[in-house]
Amino acid sequence: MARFSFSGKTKFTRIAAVCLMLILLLYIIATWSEDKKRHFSDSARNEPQLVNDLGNFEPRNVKPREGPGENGKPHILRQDQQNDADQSETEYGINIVCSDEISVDRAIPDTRLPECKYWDYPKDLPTVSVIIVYYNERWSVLLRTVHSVINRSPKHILKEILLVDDFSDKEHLQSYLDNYIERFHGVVRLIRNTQREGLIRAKSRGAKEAKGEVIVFLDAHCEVNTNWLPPLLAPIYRDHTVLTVPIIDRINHKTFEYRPANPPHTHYRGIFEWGMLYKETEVPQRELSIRKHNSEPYKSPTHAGGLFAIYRKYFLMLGAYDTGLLVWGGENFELSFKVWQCGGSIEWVPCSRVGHVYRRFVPYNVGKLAQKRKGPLVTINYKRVIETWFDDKYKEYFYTREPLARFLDMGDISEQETLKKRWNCKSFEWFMQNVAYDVVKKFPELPPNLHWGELRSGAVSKCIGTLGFAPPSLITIQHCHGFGSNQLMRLNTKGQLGVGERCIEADSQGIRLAFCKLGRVDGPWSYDVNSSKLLHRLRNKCMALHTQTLDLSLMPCDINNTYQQWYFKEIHPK
Ligand code: UD2
Ligand code: MN
Repeated sequence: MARFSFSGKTKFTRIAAVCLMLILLLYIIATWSEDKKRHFSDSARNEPQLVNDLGNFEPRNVKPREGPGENGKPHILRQDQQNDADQSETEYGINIVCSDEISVDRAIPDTRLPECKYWDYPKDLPTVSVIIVYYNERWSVLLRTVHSVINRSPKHILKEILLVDDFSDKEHLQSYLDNYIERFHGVVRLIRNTQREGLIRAKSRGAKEAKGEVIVFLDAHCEVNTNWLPPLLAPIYRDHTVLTVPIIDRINHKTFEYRPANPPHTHYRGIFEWGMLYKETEVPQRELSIRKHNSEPYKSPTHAGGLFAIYRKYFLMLGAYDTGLLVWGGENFELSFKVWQCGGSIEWVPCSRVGHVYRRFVPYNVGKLAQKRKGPLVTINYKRVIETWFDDKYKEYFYTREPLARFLDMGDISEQETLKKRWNCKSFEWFMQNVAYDVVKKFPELPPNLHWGELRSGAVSKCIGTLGFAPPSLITIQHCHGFGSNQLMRLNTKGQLGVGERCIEADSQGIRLAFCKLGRVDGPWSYDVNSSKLLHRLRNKCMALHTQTLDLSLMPCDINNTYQQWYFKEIHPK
């Protein structure tokens, strides 16, 4: 069990004095042995050395380092590098030119709450396999992930870093990588998929092949922070059914600046809206107040998916990830619901922090992995998850928010259902009442749709849509593409007109895409099937198309005007 050993000011002064003396001593030793100190290479292309003092949990007192991106500072490229940088960003969603110039061993700022330094963790924590799955990841980004784990994990806990190559075809990830990892003397192990499996199956494979007692998953573009591992393991040491999640810091995809996503003292946790988009929200007081110290772990309904730790046998006992989930998305919910409903729990750990590069877009193709399924893969995954874990009442909210999902082929979920029975798992209602009780405050239960589908004009053969822009933006009239997504409109029984997770509102300027008001599911719209008019009740005007410009706005309702006629046309997955 983790013990907090910081009591009162006098003790603090004494500790501070001892620390100061230690720092001075270390500084002398450090400058004296400068030539031996080749822990850190100056650029990603240099020969990195194995760091040998892994047993030291807390930050080593190294001299402030200089060099591109050191200490997590943004690395700004020269003007003449800009073209190459832009090109790499278009290709990979990450500025690779920038990454390549930053040391794979760079220092990053310690973003933890200061309090975190005073925790004393058990000495006999379970051993760990850090599993990193990747597909065509760039060299310096992948290697910086590996090096950060080597540099900042206690040696006696880190059994291995298990790299799972999801059938990459980039040259640098073949024998060159095999040779490179030899320098880690077996600590880094590499297995390769013989066909592309997608990240979900690649992770399950990693779990099966791992040798550590606990498995920790990381994306292949991360940097772990000071002493990240022991706090993540302590709750699992206490109870093998806890899944722990580090706090994710942000690494900028353009400059590689390392920054905390939120101030360290405010805590967030993972929830979801009814279309199964992952959301983070401030932790309810009820949860925070159970703890004595602000740096202690707290419970969370779910997690983002990429970075977490779980007892390996427990993960396998829960059947790893549902093998019917394809490529990307939804597996974080599957595992979270499974853990909570079948007797485990999820804790987020403020003293464990890991940086992640959020890319601008998903840089890989998933087409071939779709197994000839119709419709968006992620929605198919969500459907499997909600059909397995939701009660009927809650399933309806998902289908209201994602009407096309009803028609998607999710495959066979009988194995999931068997598992749910075997472990005597609790209902979703129980989960919503006891764990995810903050969800409905933000995203109330959805009233059914009165109408949904493409919203076609009666005057021209076109549909209204968002063109994928984020709010606030204008709604426009476009060619009907028939895929739904940004043209799939829903009018519910309470007058809210929605598209995806957003709402459609109107003002004197036009018809707009807006953020729906949190906690509200009502709106000003009503649709009259006989006249095909879409009425804004508050302004007492109708949605209209300009006869020349085809701009959308509210106009005084005119019963005979075809430019004010609208038809909801239900669509099916293509
Ligand atoms: C998030 C998660 C990610 C996963 C995903 C939903 C975080 C920080 N990341 O998206 O781990 O849960 O949501 O499924 O929470 N990869 C493969 N094979 C593929 C595609 C990707 O191995 O076919 C690798 C990829 O190289 C990377 C990892 O899987 O290391 C995660 O992929 P991502 O970074 O594209 O996912 P991300 O961060 O958008
Ligand atoms: Mn990622």
